[in-house]
Amino acid sequence: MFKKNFVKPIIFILALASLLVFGYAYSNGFCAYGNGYGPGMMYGNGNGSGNGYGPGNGYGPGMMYGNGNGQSSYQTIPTNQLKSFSDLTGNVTVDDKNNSITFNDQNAVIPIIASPNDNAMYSFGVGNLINPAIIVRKNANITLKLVNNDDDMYHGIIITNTAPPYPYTVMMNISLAFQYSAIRPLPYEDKQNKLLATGSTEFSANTPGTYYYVCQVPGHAQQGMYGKFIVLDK
Ligand SMILES: [Cu+2]
Repeated sequence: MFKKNFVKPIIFILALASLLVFGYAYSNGFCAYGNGYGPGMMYGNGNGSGNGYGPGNGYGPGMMYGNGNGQSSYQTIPTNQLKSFSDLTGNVTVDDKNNSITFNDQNAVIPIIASPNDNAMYSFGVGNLINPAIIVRKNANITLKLVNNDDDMYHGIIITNTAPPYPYTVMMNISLAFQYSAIRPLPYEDKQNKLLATGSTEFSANTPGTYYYVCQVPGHAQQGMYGKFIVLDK
């Protein structure tokens, strides 16, 4: 009760701020806990419509914008820096045949392109692969970076325990795999200024297993915007 009451005004302010800044009040949330309504459930298109609230009591920073680190805005890069942003670095093994990429480093930087090209609008690109299985070491410190290369759709990313298939409203039906393992949906390309929106988050891949990275924008995971995220047991 206390937390619910405490959070609601914050949510309202955040929603207003989102509307002002982005024209788009969006918080991807995780409904693994309790009931009531909270920030994790707000979604709209800047016109006050949208599904508003649902299950999930909305406490904890992870409920606000999905990545839990207080990120409420995004960065941009010039569109012509897409390649340098998304180049793989460090000790990385690309397996084209199995469509998988293994990040062998203890400190792994994973750059992901949402909507890497026109033939893969509802996809993630990593290296030259589409929706590859991303494999990391147990307890690796992960820096997940996302850039939205689409020219007319928002995209974000969540790493979840929940396996496909995903329903339209994916954010109401999946749980977060690791603390901070999400990046809120990023705006599409600013064509006039030739800018792409980027976001990043850091988390520890501390529990071995098979997880999934999915786009939390309604309908996108349903259309195939997801891939496996595997944490090895050593
Ligand atoms: Cu998407």
